[in-house]
Order: sequence, then structure tokens, then C-alpha cells
Amino acid sequence: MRYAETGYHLEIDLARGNIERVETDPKLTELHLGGLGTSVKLHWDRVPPETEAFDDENILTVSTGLLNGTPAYSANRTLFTFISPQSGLLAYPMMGGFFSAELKYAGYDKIVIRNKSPKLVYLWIHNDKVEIRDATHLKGKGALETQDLIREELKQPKAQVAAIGLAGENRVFTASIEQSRSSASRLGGGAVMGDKNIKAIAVRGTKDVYLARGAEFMSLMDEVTEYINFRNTNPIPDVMTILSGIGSPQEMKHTDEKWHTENFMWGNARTRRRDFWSKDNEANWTNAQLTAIQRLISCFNCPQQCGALVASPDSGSRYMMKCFGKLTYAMASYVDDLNFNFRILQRATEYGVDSFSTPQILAFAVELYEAGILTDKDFEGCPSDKEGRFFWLLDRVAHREGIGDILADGVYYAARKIGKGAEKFDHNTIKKHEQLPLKLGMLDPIYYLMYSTNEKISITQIEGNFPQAAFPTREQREAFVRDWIQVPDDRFKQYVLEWEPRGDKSIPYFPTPQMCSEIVDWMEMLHNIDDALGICAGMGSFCLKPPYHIHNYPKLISAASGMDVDEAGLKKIVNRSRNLHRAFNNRRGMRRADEKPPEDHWKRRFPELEEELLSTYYKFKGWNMNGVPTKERLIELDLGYVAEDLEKRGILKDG
Ligand code: 4KX
Ligand code: MTE
Ligand code: MTE
Repeated sequence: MRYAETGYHLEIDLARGNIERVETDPKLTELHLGGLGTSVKLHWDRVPPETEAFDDENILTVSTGLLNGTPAYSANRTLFTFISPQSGLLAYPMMGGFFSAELKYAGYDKIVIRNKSPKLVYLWIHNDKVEIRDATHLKGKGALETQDLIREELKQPKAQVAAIGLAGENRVFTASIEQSRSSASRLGGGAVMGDKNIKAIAVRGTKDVYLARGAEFMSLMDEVTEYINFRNTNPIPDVMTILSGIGSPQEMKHTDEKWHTENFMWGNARTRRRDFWSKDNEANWTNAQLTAIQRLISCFNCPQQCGALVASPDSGSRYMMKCFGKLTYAMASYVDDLNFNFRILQRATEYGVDSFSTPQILAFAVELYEAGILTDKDFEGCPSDKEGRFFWLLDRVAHREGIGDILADGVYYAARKIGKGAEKFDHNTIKKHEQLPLKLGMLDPIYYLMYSTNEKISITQIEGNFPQAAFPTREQREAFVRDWIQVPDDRFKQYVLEWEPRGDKSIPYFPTPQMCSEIVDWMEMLHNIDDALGICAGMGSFCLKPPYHIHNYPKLISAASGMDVDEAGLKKIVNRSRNLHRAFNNRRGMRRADEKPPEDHWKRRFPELEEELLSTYYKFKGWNMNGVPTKERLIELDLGYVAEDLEKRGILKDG
């Protein structure tokens, strides 16, 4: 009997139309848990390092996590893994919603998709019955529209459907995969799905998932419930509103957007409007948000409501919105009316594009036009107002028409194709991927490390448990650490107590490189655990003082799966997967030279300190000075076969 997991993968070869149900080795769960962990292992074993995003060999894996389908709150992530067309590295966007539990109940932990279909198809998984069905009639349909059409066609109103829109079909590098109230958004999963000619994946499952020690698991969940209730009624004081509670940033619940609008940049990550949140703007934005929201919504088995069903002012039809996506198009276009964001996001969601990267690409194009690098010829037929321009550009990108065809590859590649100095306007990518539009004053050593080294290449997927900035007063710091049960070690409390906004004990020199390494490692470890278990980071790694943490996770995992795992064991498992992920990317060429935030991310930079930070962190992680795990570290993590491979390829020399 397998507990928590189903013990089966669904293997689909699109070229041959072959479908297999394959039993997995339980040893892999012990070594990598599930979710991202086991997906990384699968890609290491099966995807040759020279594979490019649109090669047949680029496997697309759709994965549940170890706890999906169990009664664990917020175990609702579905992860997609593939070589990204944008970064060329192993990407793992993920979505909440309802898909992963449904897939588990259908009897599968992962869907592993190989090769390409000769024509547009969708997959229909209904327990043991699995079909590859014609989708040519769905060509060009919106990502949300497709989900409804498939449910109708199958006469399965309860089926969960993940679909791509036109952008995915056209292999736009920022194409997303959309599913009801969620989205696997970043790094081009939609493009890889489109390249494989899969319009959608529909699933319906009615089987059971078993717990090893059910009563014990439920009593642990009682403690989690108690904590959630406590946190919901006791928001953390003295931090920005969206991070004062739990759940992924609660931007649909709160209307206070002072933090984003005044600290994040407008345009192509250009202008900080420190006085934006005036009484007038606050009133207008609040009104726009409250009018558009139909109701707040949750993902599968989640007590929080981070998303909202929204009806945009002119269409009336509904779609889902959450988090910073609420603002990205308005801020990138310098449109002060929040209703614009509600309108354009709806079209963007139907096209299926990442709402973080895409507005950056559009803003980049506008800048190039204003600088004379793109010309009237490139913009022929484009309206001259800010809103019209963004809609027009979005349409061009999704259709890959005219200048849109170049922009559809993202800022990095578009800049190089356009030339004529356009490269200078590509100032906000890391590893060829658009970042959130933040440009701050003083180098932040913790964020420096996270931006540089995170395998997801996206800050919200590594930050979280440690406060973003020093608390101004000693009293505030003491209050913050008082009930901080989530820390893996009490020394983190001391770091918060000593950390000052200014002076000797402030950024960039404090926390020290060693402390920063420990802090980043902790935050990243929690993200890796969440991503292996399929738990929403809003309940674990993304927020301050979350209900799930390093002290209760091992107990929950043991009770659910029957595995004998303690804190040290859990840390070792996720370190193993994390190092395998890094080795996978090293094998694809990623090195120290690639690990750098944009030059203008901070006004005040400290080159020597930055090198020291990186070297200290590499050493802490057991990596060599090129950012490659050492032989010793790999052997310690039972990854001797990885060391051998890296040595054979000349990537690891002298250990
Ligand atoms: N000594 O750097 P600042 C996320 C100066 S994304 C001397 O502009 P501040 C989500 C500066 O040089 C992650 N001087 O930043 C969540 C500057 O001087 P200037 C976002 C020092 O305004 C949901 C001035 O002070 N977080 O979480 O303080 C959805 C202002 O500084 C100094 C981060 O990136 C020192 N020690 O705060 C999507 C982490 N320190 O005016 C995404 C960092 C500073 O002359 N976070 N100065 O240029 C932060 O820093 C704060 O949270 C933030 C910026 C963002 C409010
Ligand atoms: N893009 C689309 N299309 N829809 C979304 O809901 N969410 C944004 C961003 N892009 C979102 C989106 C937010 S809030 C986050 S944190 C990231 O995608 C999540 O990235 P991931 O799905 O790649 O993990
Ligand atoms: N959960 C995990 N495990 N990993 C993540 O990176 N991102 C969070 C949250 N849950 C994240 C996660 C953030 S920042 C957001 S806004 C939402 O997921 C995005 O929700 P969606 O994927 O359901 O669209």
C-alpha cells in the first residue's frame, strides 16, 4: 500500500499516441519526497543537457506534491517542469486551484509528456480511462473559454481543466497555463505545451488517497487549524498590510496598495512614484476594486481567500485575479486608473500570458518607440493613448504579428534582435527572465543572494519567512521575535533584534554574509519543502510566521506517508533535490557569471561585498566558487552519480 502518494505516473508519448500507467519506485519518494523534488530527478535522468525548449526531448511534467489529495490545508499546487524557452534552464511554474487533488484522485502523482502531437489535441484523464482527443476545433480559443468548452463537450462539469490560449499555441515565451482560478505563469510553460500541440489537460478522479496514520495526521491538523484561527485574528503589526496575515499576498482582500504603488517602479521598471497613494487615488482604486470583485475565492481545501472573481468594467464575464497581477499592467503603462488593469488582464488571461513578464515587455516596447529605436512603421495602426497602445501591443504579441513576433520572445531576446541600442533598455532581466519592477537605493545583501542564486529566477519564489526590512525600534523587534515559533534556530531571532534600519548594523553590511547565507538557505529550504509537498507557499514559505514550518512538517509528512522523517532528515531530502536541480542547470551551462541581479537594481552597489556574499553563500551551500556543488557535497547527499556525471563532462574538476 502506498500512502499520501498514488505510486503511479501517467506516461504519454504524443508522437506515438502511447499511454502507459507506470508504477514508481517508493525509494524515490524517500529520496526526493514528490512534487518538484521527484520532477527534478526525472528530468535529470531523462532529459539530455543539450535539449532545447522546443525539442521533442523536452519532457513536460505535470506534477502533484506529496500531500495533494490529503486533508492538509492548501495542498493544492500543480507544478509544471520543463526546459524554459526563456531561461534555457529547468523551470517550475505552478498553479493552485483544484487540478492536483483531482489528478491524485484519478490515481496519478504525475503526468509525464514526451514528444509532440502531429495535430492539436487535449488529454482527457478520467480515472483509469485516458484519451488523447482532437482539439482542432479549439484552436485560437481563449484559455478560460477552452476550459468551459471542454467541460461541456465531455459533459463533465466537475472536470478540472488546465489550458493554454492563443499565446501558448503561438509559442510566446511568456505564455502561461491557466486553470479556473489559478495559473502556472512564468517561464513559458504555455509555450512548451503549445509546441507539443496540447491545448488542454482535463482530469476527473474519484478514487481515494490513503494516509498512513490518519488519526495522528488529523490531530496535527487540529493544531494547524488553531494556529490559522489565531493568526487570522492577530495580524502581525508593523509590516506592510499584505504580509501581515497568511495566505499568498492578500491583495484582493485589501485595497491598501501604498506599498506596491510607491515602492515598485512604474513603466519599464523606471519611475518610483513616492507620493502616488494620495487620498484621491486611494478612493478611486478602492472603488474600482470593490466594484469589480464579485467574490473572494479559495483554492482546493484552503481556509484563506487570496483570489477574487472579477468582472471587468466593460465585459461583465468573469475571471480570476490575485496578488500583484492586480496592478502590473496599470503600473507598466503609467495608467493611473485601476479599471484599466481589470480590463486588460481579462484579455491577457484568455490569451494565456504571464502577468508579471508581459507588461514589462509591452513597457519595454513603448520605451523603444519613444527613444526612436522602434519606429512608426513598427507601430503602424497603434493607437496613441497609453491604454490603446498596451491593448494593441498585447494583441500583436499573442498573435506574433509584426513587431509582436519579436517581442513575444521576451525582453532579453527582443532587445538583441532589435539591436540599435535596444539592449540598454533590457535592464530588468536575470538569466533572460523579466523581474518584478523594483529598483531600490541601498544594496540589500539578503535579496542580493536570493536574486542571484534562486533556481526559480523569481523573487517571490524564494523570499518569505524573514522580515524584508529592519524594524525601526527595539520594542518592535522584541515584539516580532517573541512568538516566532517558526525559526529553525533561535539565532535568527538575534539577527532580527540586532538589525537596524541605519548605521553599522544595517544593510549592506548587516546581516553579515554568513548570516545572510543562513537566512537565504532557510527561506529557500521552506520553498523547496512546499514545492515538494504541493503546499501553497502562502501557508508556508512565502509569509511571515506561517502555520506550516520546519518543526511541524516532518510530523505531518510522517503521519501522511509513513516515512520515518525528522527535521534533519527533511532538510537533507530537500537539499538533495535542490542540489540536483542546480547540477541540472550547471549541466546546461549555468555558472557564477550568470548569478547577478540587474546592474541598476540598487543605486548603491558594493562590488567587493557582493563577491564576498556570493562566495560565502556558495561555501555555505557546499558549492565551488563557480556555483557548482562539490563532489564532497554531492556524495554527502547520496548524489555520487551526479558528481561522476559532472566530472565526466569537465564541469567539476578537482572535487
Ligand atoms: N544606510 O532602498 P530604498 C514582494 C537609503 S517583492 C544608508 O529605496 P526603502 C512581493 C537608500 O539608499 C520583494 N542609507 O528602500 C510581494 C535610499 O536613499 P535615496 C520586495 C540607506 O524605501 C507581493 C533610501 O534610504 N522587497 O515581496 O527603505 C507581490 C530609501 O531606501 C540605508 C524587497 O525588494 C542604509 N542602511 O524600502 C509581489 C526587499 N538603507 O532615497 C511582490 C527589500 C537605505 O537617496 N525591501 N538607505 O535613494 C525593502 O527594502 C522595503 O520593503 C521597501 C523599500 C521595498 C519598502
Ligand atoms: N500570470 C497569469 N496569467 N495569471 C496569474 O494569476 N500571477 C502572478 C504571476 N503571473 C499570475 C501571472 C503572480 S501573483 C505570481 S507570484 C507568479 O505569476 C507565480 O508564478 P508561477 O505561476 O510561475 O509559479
Ligand atoms: N506556492 C508554492 N508552493 N510556491 C510558490 O512559489 N507562489 C505564491 C502562491 N503559492 C507560490 C505558492 C504566490 S506569490 C502567489 S501570488 C500564488 O501562489 C499564485 O497562485 P496560483 O498559482 O494559484 O495562480
